[in-house]
Amino acid sequence: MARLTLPAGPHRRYNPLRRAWLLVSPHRTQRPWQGEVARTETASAVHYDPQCYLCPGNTRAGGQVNPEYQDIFIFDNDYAALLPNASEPAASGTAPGGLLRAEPEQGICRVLCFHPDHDLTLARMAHPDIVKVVDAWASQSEELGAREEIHYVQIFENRGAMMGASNPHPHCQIWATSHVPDEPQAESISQSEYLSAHQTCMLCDYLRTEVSLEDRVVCENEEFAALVPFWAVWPFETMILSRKHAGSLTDMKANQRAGLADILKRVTTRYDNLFQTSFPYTMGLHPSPSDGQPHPEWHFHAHFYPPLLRSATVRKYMVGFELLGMPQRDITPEVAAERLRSLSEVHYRVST
Ligand code: H2U
Ligand code: ZN
Repeated sequence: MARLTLPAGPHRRYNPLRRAWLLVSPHRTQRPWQGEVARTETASAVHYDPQCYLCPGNTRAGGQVNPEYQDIFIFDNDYAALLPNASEPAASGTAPGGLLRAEPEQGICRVLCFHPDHDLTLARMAHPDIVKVVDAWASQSEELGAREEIHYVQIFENRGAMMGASNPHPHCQIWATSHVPDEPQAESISQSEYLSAHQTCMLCDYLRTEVSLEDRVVCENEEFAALVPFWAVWPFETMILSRKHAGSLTDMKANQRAGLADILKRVTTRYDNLFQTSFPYTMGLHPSPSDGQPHPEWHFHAHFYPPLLRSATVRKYMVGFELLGMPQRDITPEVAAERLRSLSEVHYRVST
């Protein structure tokens, strides 16, 4: 495939998955920084925290006691953002022009603890233990997605205080909703239209392009590839794509799930090694909607959105022009990928 010649100066890049543009300003990384310097997170090394509401045997907010779990542990969120039964009807009356719209949303919110050890993270968990997490994601997606009232199962991990995680204990959240949320809805529409226009899958084509060009690929195994998308907004944003076309984890065989566990460990280890810190991020899976419709267009993938820019303490802010105009980045996705690619896959806390 012919190399793409990218402008060295300010330019726009298109995100076909979200149908959005991104401003790239590669010349801007040298500007002085006198803003906030965030605190470096110190390694906790506490394997059991009596104050942690996720550690085995501890009592949660609602008074329930966690079991002495040995691997994963799943419970209904005690502060669920959505409730299983839609109790009220849609907003009544009509506003001029249909400007004021409200409708009920029902859903199920759960918390999934990855491991009983309070100090672990995906990066430092053993591969077989991450496979158990991936298998739990698959069975949760299957169980919740099979419910008639559930149209999307969103699994995500907020990692680190910088991303608003309430607790360092390794865990993720599951929000299953009666509507397909905006992000997967937009991705579904663009993938559908691409499939209709080209008779091929958008992300199969995209992955093939990136793997042949190599510039933005971070690491690969037989089943998955991790890359900094051409249109990445966050400095070290990555996307994990399954090599085989599959809509969701429930369509994947054991070797594919093991491949996902492997690539998650490798990507998060590289992240931690970048600034020798427990790298904060929001990570989320994007499976096909479970709305009872066929989704041949949908290609399973995961997004990592990490905020750090230049060190363990200097983060990127989405403010100003980003909020009012469009997202903008300084270091190019190619430079970010090169930096992540050059890092070891042995975790710095293991190697020292
Ligand atoms: P975050 O770290 O991503 O905020 O996830 C933790 C979730 O745990 C959060 O959604 C829930 C919060 O509502 N939680 C409980 O369900 N029970 C508790 O005792 C405390 C926190
Ligand atoms: Zn804990």
